Amino acid sequence: MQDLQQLKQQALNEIRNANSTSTVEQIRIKFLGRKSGLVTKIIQTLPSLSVDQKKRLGPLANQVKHNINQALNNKIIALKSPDHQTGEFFDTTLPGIRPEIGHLHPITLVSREVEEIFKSMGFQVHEGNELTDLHYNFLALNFPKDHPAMDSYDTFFIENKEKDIKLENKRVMRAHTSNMQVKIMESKKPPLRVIVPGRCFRNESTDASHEHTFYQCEGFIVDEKISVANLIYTLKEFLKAYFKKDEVKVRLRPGYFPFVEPGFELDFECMICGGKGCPVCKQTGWVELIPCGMIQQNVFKSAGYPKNKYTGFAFGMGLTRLAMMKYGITDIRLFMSGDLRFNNQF
Ligand code: FA5
Repeated sequence: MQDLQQLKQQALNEIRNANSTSTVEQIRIKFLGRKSGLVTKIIQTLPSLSVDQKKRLGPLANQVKHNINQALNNKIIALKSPDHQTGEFFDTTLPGIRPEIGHLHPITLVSREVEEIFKSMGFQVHEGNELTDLHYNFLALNFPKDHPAMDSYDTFFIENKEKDIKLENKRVMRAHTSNMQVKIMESKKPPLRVIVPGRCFRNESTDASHEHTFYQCEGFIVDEKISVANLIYTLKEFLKAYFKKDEVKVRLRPGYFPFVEPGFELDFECMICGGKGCPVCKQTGWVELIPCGMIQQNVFKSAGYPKNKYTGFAFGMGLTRLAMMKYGITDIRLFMSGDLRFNNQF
């Protein structure tokens, strides 16, 4: 028993002084090695002892073995800890290092905000097809075949492998979210209140305010007695909520889009200068924002609705433009630059 106590003390001293994991391993072999460990050898003599001796020595031997093992393991953990490796004191009370997390893109932030406002007014949010065809992008929207108005949309055509493909089936990347108007109307009966936020594509040369890929948010209401007054009220309520103002002044100018009659450009009084004139409104006091109008009856016809039963309004605002105004971004190309100095600000 005395030998065991001495061996334990010796082992613990050696473990305390060890300064590498290989030394600790050598100590383990010296005391607890399977064949010739000093403690192991004593344990191996146990079977030859009397029952009385076994009763006294057995538990002590196990206890010593356990203590040495625990000390060896603790030493290994201590030697592997960063504290030991750098030799520096580790202050566990210091606040942690905040891990880098991703950011929502400003377009996503604006899109979600716009969706929430329209949802609170009873609108449904639909996603749309980015790959569409000439039928939904133009023809079903009352663009006459080969009409020059289609040219202004600088559409990206997808190569069609089929021979003799009909004009209306030619595949294109959608040039505006209006491509979803007839598609949604075909599958739903009025009353309808829908918005379609999404990506659009135009084969345009880019500058500070034009991109080949940008975001719009289409919206339309269809019912039996929808008027221009409903259109103005809805868009004013949206602008008040988006710019967090009690009142906004808007004006309608005539605008031409084959799928609305009458068609308008809705401007609102510049929030930055209060209508006095500043660089944002190009000194006019007004910001051009939302093309809109009353839905043409031919669009309802394309959707298979009965003649002259329904009326409705539609609008298509530039989400990218809304984001630029909200965050004071002066160059649209920053949105898709992938520059983290830009993205990390949101
Ligand atoms: C349209 O696209 C119509 N579909 C809008 C509409 C819908 C009218 C429903 C009536 C009823 P327009 O081509 O003007 O219209 O585009 C609408 C908005 O999209 C513009 O006001 C602008 O904010 C944005 N936009 C258009 N082209 C680009 C571009 N290349 N880069 C960035 N934003 C653009």
